[in-house]
Amino acid sequence: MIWFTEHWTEGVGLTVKASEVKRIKSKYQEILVLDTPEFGKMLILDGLVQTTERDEFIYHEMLAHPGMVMHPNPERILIIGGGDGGTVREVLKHRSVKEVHLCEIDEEVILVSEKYFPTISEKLRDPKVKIFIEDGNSFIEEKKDFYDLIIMDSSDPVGTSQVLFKKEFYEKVKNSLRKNGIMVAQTESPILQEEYFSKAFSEIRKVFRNVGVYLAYIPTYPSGMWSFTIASDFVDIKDTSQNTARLKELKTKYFCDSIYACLFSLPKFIQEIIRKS
Ligand code: SPD
Repeated sequence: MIWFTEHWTEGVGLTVKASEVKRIKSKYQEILVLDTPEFGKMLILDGLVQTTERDEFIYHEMLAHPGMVMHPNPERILIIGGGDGGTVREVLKHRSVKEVHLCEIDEEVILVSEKYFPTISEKLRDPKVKIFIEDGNSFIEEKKDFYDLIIMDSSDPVGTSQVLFKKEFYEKVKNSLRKNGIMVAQTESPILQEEYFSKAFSEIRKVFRNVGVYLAYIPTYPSGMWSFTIASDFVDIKDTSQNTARLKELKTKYFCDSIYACLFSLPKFIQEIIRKS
């Protein structure tokens, strides 16, 4: 057994007692799999927790379903990052989906997830899924007017993922969306990573007409309070009375009609951060 700590800031972190299952160095990062009594297996990239068997459903459901439900008919989906497969699994719960493209830069993340996280990666080989081992930033340049929903399931904005939090990247995303297209991104913790959060929000707002922020509680992510930013030029994303019948058909453990109804209810201090960004 070891004690593993993810350093959330200079002075605070998450520490778990764990046994080490696998540690490899890929071309891009160190991939670590731990097994813990409370959270089950954990996937850690360069020292940062990406997902755990116990709480992954919260993150993946909240990243995938609000945008999927808001879109009038989501058929073609792109997921950038997300090599563990959790977002693919959620998106495929929607009957309208014809094609899911997963663009992951690091193939090792996919292979590790398939070996150690079968319940998360279970849909990666579904016939509707096409996997591209490529850099999301270049991949998206070649796809114009193509996707209904683009989901950024990136790791934190350090190293290779930094570029995925910039205005230039969001402009490419917008060009790759069809009419009624929606983009959703994980945008970090508004309480411990306020700078990343407010920067991502202001960059997205420079590009899209309608932008909204919603939150979920994810115990193993910094502070537990996690943000998602959703944007569209044509869909009125703030109207959560849309398509609620589709929501009722979904088999989920966290996302539900009452969460959808008040998706954009934000604590005052976050409204203030958004107002100032
Ligand atoms: N600090 C954790 C941020 C991780 C966001 N991406 C996780 C990928 C899981 N599919």
